[in-house]
This record gives sequence, C-alpha cells and structure tokens, in this order.
Amino acid sequence: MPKNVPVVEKILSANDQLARENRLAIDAAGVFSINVMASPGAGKTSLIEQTVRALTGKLRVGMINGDIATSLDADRAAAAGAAAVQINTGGDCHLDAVMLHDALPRLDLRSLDLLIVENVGNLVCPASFALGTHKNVLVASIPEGDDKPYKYPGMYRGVEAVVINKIDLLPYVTFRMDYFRQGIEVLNPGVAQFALSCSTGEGLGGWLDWLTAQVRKR
Ligand SMILES: Nc1nc2c(ncn2[C@@H]2O[C@H](COP(=O)(O)OP(=O)(O)OP(=O)(O)O)[C@@H](O)[C@H]2O)c(=O)[nH]1
Ligand SMILES: [Mg+2]
Repeated sequence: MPKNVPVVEKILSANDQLARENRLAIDAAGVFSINVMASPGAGKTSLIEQTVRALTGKLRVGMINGDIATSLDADRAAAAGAAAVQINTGGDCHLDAVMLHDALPRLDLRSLDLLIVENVGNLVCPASFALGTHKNVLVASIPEGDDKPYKYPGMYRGVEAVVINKIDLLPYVTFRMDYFRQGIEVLNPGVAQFALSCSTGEGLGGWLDWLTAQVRKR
C-alpha cells in the first residue's frame, strides 16, 4: 500500500468528525443546509441569487461562500438579500469541515431557515470532503458538455439533486440531454433533477419547490 494512503485516511476521518460537529450546530439551530458544488462558472452563485430573491419573505436564507480569493460571490448573495459570509481558501480547491466550522459562528444561525454553502468551483475535490450540511447539490451547465457524468462519476454519485443550468443555451450548444441524463441515472438512480435557466428564470419553480419542501421537512 502506498505510504501516503494512511495519512489521507486520517485527514478524512478528522474531517468527518468535525463535519458531525457542524451538523450538530446546524441542527441545534433548526436550519436546513445544502452544499452546492459545480465546476467553475456553472452558475452556483447565479442559482443562489435567484433562490434568495425568490424566497425573500418566505424563508430566511444565509450563505457561506468558499472561493480561492475575493469576496465577489458573497457580495452578490448579500446584494440579493442573504446573510453572507466569505471563506477564502488561499489556494485549496475545496471547502472542508474545518473551514465551515470556523465560518458558522459568523452567522446568526438561529435567525435562519436555510443555509446555502457554495463550494469552490471544482468537479473533483469537493466530493471527498463532508461539511456537515444535510444535502449535496450539483450544478451542471449546458456549455460544459453532456459527457460530464461519465467523466466525473464521484461528484454525480454523491449528490441528492442535480441542477442542469443554462438551458437557454441549448439552441447554440451541442448537448444531448438524453445521453447526459442516462449518465446520471446509471450513477445515481432516481436523483432529483431540475433543468433550468438562471438567466431567463425558466424551470426555476421546480427547484424552488423541491428546496422549500426539504426545508419544511426539517
Ligand atoms: N446563458 C446563461 N448564462 C448563465 C446562466 N447562469 C449563469 N450564467 C452566467 O455564467 C457565468 C458564471 O456564473 P456564476 O453564477 O458566477 O457561476 P459560479 O458557478 O458561481 O462560478 P464560480 O463561483 O466562479 O465557480 C456568469 O457570467 C453568469 O451570468 C444561465 O442560466 N444562462
Ligand atoms: Mg460562484
């Protein structure tokens, strides 16, 4: 066995331990939380902006954004009406439970119904690090190509919902929706799927209904 495998296992189990603590803190505040993952530019922040705007007056939403640098995305979520906190990973390609643990006290969790964590744009690393959130959501987008479930199976396997964003670009990009959905179905049978456009608003209703139902189930 390669020497570094036990080290990696130790890091992941320490992460899982802290993820459990995060979950306890989130649960104690009565909040429902999601971890939003995607490749760079798929539309994570756009989806969060649209979600926050649509839910204003219905649910109180907080957002924690993970990015390598800048607070651009947390600023966008705040402008949309969310209580927002930025984490700069300083180069790390994913959020981990330690980073979320440090960020949680910066939000008044008890004043929230829904916490949305935006992970660093990356289709590989975020899938390996539990944060303690309740559900994982993957944002895929049309311009990325219809082969992504086949090439990044780990990410597609570990999520409870897939948002297929930028459907307004379907007339301009070669994208076989059936092929894409077949790939998802093999890896993650029955997973919730929402094809939508954050730009036009088409299809957003199904996503908002699913998310609101998850919050109400808590
Ligand atoms: N045509 C189209 N463009 C979109 C849509 N959603 C987002 N965009 C654009 O896609 C680009 C990236 O959107 P973001 O929401 O910043 O993507 P992100 O996943 O948060 O990006 P990172 O945080 O940098 O990984 C922006 O120029 C958005 O305006 C959509 O539904 N249709
Ligand atoms: Mg973003």
